[in-house]
Amino acid sequence: MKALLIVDVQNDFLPNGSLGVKDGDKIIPIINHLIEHFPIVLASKDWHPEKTVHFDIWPIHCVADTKGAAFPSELNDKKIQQIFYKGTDNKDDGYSAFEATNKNLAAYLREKHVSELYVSGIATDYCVKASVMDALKENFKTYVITDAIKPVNQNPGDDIKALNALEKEGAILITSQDILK
Ligand code: VGL
Repeated sequence: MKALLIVDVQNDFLPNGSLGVKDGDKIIPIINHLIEHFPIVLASKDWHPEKTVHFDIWPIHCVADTKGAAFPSELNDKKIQQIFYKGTDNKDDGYSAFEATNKNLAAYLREKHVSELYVSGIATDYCVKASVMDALKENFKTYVITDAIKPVNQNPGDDIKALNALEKEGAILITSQDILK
C-alpha cells in the first residue's frame, strides 16, 4: 500500500505567513493532483502552544487552533484521512511527523499496511527532512517528491544538503510527474 504524507502545508508557512517559505504556495496545486492519485492521504500539522521553547529559535507560528495553523483554502484537504499533530508540548520542537502526539504515525502506517511512503510539504530542510529520516528509521520505503517540497533555506543550499543527507540514508528522490504519469 502506498501513502502520501503532506507535511505542514499550513498558512503560516506560505509566503504571507509568520514563517513564510518562498514559493510555499506553488506546491499546493501539485499536491492537489497527488492527493487524487493515492489511496491513503495523510497530513501533519505543526500545532504549538502559545509559549514554547520552539519560539526561542523561530518566529511565532502555527499556534494551535489559529488561522496560521489551518490548511490553506487552496489545499484540497477533503481526502486527508488523518492529521498528525506535532510540537504540541512547550518543550518539544516536533519537527518530525513521527513525533505526533495525537496518534502514532508509524503504528498507523503499519495498521494500514503501508510499505511505501511518499513525502511532500514544508519545509525540505526541517520538518520534511526530520519526517523522512524517521520514516527510514522505521523501515518504510520512503520517497521524497522533489517538486512538492519547499525549503526555509536559512543558509543557501540547506535544501540540497538535506536532500543529499536523505538520499544517503536511503530515501528515493522522485518527481510528481514520475508518480502521475
Ligand atoms: C518548520 C521551522 C520551524 C517546518 C517548523 O515545518 O519545517 N520549520 N518549525
